[in-house]
Amino acid sequence: MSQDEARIHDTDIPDTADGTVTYDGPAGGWGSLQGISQIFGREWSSPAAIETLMRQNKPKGFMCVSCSWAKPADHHTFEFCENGAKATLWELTSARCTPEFFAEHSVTELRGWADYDLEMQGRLTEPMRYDATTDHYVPCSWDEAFQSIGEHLRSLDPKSVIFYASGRASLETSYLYALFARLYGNNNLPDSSNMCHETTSVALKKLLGVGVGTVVFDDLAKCDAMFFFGQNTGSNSPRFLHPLQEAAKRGVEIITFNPVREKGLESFVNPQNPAEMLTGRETRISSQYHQVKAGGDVAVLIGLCKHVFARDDEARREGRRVLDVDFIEAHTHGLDEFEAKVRAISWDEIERESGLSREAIESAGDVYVKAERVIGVYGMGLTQHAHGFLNVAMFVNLLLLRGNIGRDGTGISPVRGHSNVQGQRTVGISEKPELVPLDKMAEQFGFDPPRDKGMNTVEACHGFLEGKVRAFISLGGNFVRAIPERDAMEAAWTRMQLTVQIATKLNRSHLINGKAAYLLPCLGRTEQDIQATGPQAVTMEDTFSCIQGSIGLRKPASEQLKSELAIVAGIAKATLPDNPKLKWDDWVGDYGLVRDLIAESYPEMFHDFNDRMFTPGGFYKGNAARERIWKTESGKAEFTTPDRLNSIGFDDAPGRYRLMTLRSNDQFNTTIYGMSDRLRGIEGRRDVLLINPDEMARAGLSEGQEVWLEGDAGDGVHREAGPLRVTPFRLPDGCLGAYYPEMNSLMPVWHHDGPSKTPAAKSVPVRIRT
Ligand SMILES: Nc1nc2c(c(=O)[nH]1)N[C@H]1C(S)=C(S)[C@@H](COP(=O)(O)OP(=O)(O)OC[C@H]3O[C@@H](n4cnc5c(=O)[nH]c(N)nc54)[C@H](O)[C@@H]3O)O[C@H]1N2
Ligand SMILES: Nc1nc2c(c(=O)[nH]1)N[C@H]1C(S)=C(S)[C@@H](COP(=O)(O)OP(=O)(O)OC[C@H]3O[C@@H](n4cnc5c(=O)[nH]c(N)nc54)[C@H](O)[C@@H]3O)O[C@H]1N2
Ligand SMILES: [Mo]
Repeated sequence: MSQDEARIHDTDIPDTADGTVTYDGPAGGWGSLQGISQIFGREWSSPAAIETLMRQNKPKGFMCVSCSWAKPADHHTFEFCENGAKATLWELTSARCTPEFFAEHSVTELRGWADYDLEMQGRLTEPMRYDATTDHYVPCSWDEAFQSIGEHLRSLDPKSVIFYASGRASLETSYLYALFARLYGNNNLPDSSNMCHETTSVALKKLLGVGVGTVVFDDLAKCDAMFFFGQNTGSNSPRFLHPLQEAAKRGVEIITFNPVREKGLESFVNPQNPAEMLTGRETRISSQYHQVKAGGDVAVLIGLCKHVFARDDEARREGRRVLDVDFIEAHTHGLDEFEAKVRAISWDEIERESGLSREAIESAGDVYVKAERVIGVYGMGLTQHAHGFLNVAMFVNLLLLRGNIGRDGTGISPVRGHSNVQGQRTVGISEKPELVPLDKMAEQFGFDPPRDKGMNTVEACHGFLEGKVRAFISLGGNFVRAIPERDAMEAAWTRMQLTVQIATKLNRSHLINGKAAYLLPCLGRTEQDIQATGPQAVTMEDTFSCIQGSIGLRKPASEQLKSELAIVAGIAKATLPDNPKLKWDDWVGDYGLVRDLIAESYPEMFHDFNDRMFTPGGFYKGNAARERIWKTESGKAEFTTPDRLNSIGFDDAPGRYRLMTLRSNDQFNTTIYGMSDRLRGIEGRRDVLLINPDEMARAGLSEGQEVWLEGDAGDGVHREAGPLRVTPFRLPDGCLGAYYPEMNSLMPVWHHDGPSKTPAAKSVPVRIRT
């Protein structure tokens, strides 16, 4: 089939194109350059900015602060995308948020400001202390901040303190941060991945024996088909569009399941290819696009597996097999029970739960059966559900049926979020002590590490509500905006003794303070980091488990900034008793020494770390499942028998909708760059409620009408968000879309995946109030 004949399945969704908001152009193209210049004006194309962008994601350059997509050895002249450029330029802003600004505005006043306006104040320039008597942040010296934080921490029960990290900090900083928490006395090391791909870390670990994806970059050029569930490439990992485009041109079938028709998964014009830009020639990306119901993926995957069994039955009659029986026999466990269950589920049930027709699922299934090499790609559309584990497990089931794990050109590929979120877990930021080489570290640093499980994000949230958490240290992030149950959380927050925020820019979490509060400004990754032994480099791990060095060369935003590593070491030194094995000052002076420590703790992955850190494309830390070595309980890859047909975790009821909380193209998590969600055709506002026209008619709503959403979780707690403008949009029946983080007040803290506790942000039960 040629790309032009590609089918876009809009299955079972009436064609409501008239009147719905859509964007008809491809992803990429001129729009992506306009998107950048609309936000940054002329600043973005200044020689200094261009020079910085040229070094982005290249060997001896700096690694993008946005997503965790690979930084290939064979790079383009500009190895950046629209949203990577936005993230970099956001950090390079000339605006400064100075002590004068804080003298002018009280913290209470700033709490009334929009998130966007807070970040627009620019880079933080000096360490600040919260003065409760005047309700203002006031400047303080670094030494004063460290000593006072140290004193507070020494006076608290170590089990009542949280050390949060938000996915960006380098491997070196992350390693020391986790070490600090354990020396202090806890494993309370939640990180942003607890709200994100924790489902992956838990599910893949249990089922395949490794908590990360099995695919490497080169596999993308070797597969025949890709199955895409709930990942928005065009906005969230746009550099992935290049290999996707190449794959599509090669005739690889890309089969997408997503309630939203995301433009980047439909078609793409490479903004860095002059011929494509001039002719506007777009490449069709998905060969089939199925608008599954939010939470309906379990049913889809059951349907796909059911079809594989049906085709296998037919093949058997001809003496062939569709299942990879040798692989299943040698390498997997649990097929029989799984198969019996899937065969017993009817197509009626599958159609009802997925919102897709049997024919649509079977046509996707035929692509799966024909392809020799299949890669499964997914994002938050699978992980952020009450039964996200089952979503991931069902995807693994599908891949196992035909041996699509542990061969070149195959595998499972969670697309990770933050640029070093996977790496942070690799080097010890984890509440799960069993994932950390504690014995080795005990020996390295001469201490007795805590062995009890620490708090993850959801458990920390419960801890705030119950008053058990007394202090919160935040290495990046905008925690109170990102977590569920916002209103209750903000109220509980102020009961803490101490809050410490290490950040580049002001955000709302810095304005919800404990009794003592510090705001500590750090260097960004693009900036030069000079220490006692000279300029320092840091390292990160990308979504394909490749580790690579990053050097910042820009002049720091302020002379007073310290590196994240120096701030962590400063607090640690002021908190912990003297120990000759803890050489905080030496480590700050030479990050190479920290890499030596990492290599000592994790020799398999990090041997010769300093020598290998500038390997073009990064060095691979290895992956047992890719070698078909299964570090699971049974010693084999596990099939999982589904115990339900959807992942939503509540019952459908009249007037109850499944709300998906979405990212726009103009945001990085809680950082809002602008008001354009270009690739969805939504411009100028974020207070929209996306709903299909049939649902609008059924609910008696009109376009532009102001409505509120109310939580409908049935727990008696009142939750609401709004007002929102009704906006007709092509979505499946029963589903609504609205933007994160504005909707987080609607999410109950208990509404999360069971095994991983990842908040279920993609199916929040709500009703509409007019
Ligand atoms: N520019 C930019 N880049 C980013 C980020 C950003 O905010 N901005 N954030 C970073 C981070 S931390 C992360 S984790 C990643 C997030 O990147 P993604 O994993 O892409 O996350 P989302 O955009 O939240 O949602 C992904 C998709 O899931 C779909 N979806 C929703 N519900 C369902 C469902 O039930 N089933 C299916 N099949 N699909 C569903 C949505 O329509 C959406 O297209 O991106 C990273 N990169
Ligand atoms: N409803 C809903 N909620 C969600 C999600 C969802 O899809 N829906 N997604 C979840 C996911 S996947 C994630 S990862 C979280 C993330 O949510 P966030 O916590 O918002 O993540 P960040 O983008 O890290 O946080 C932004 C802040 O980090 C600081 N910062 C930026 N660069 C640096 C730096 O280099 N160093 C330091 N120290 N600070 C820096 C800035 O002050 C900025 O304000 O949100 C989660 N919450
Ligand atoms: Mo994330």
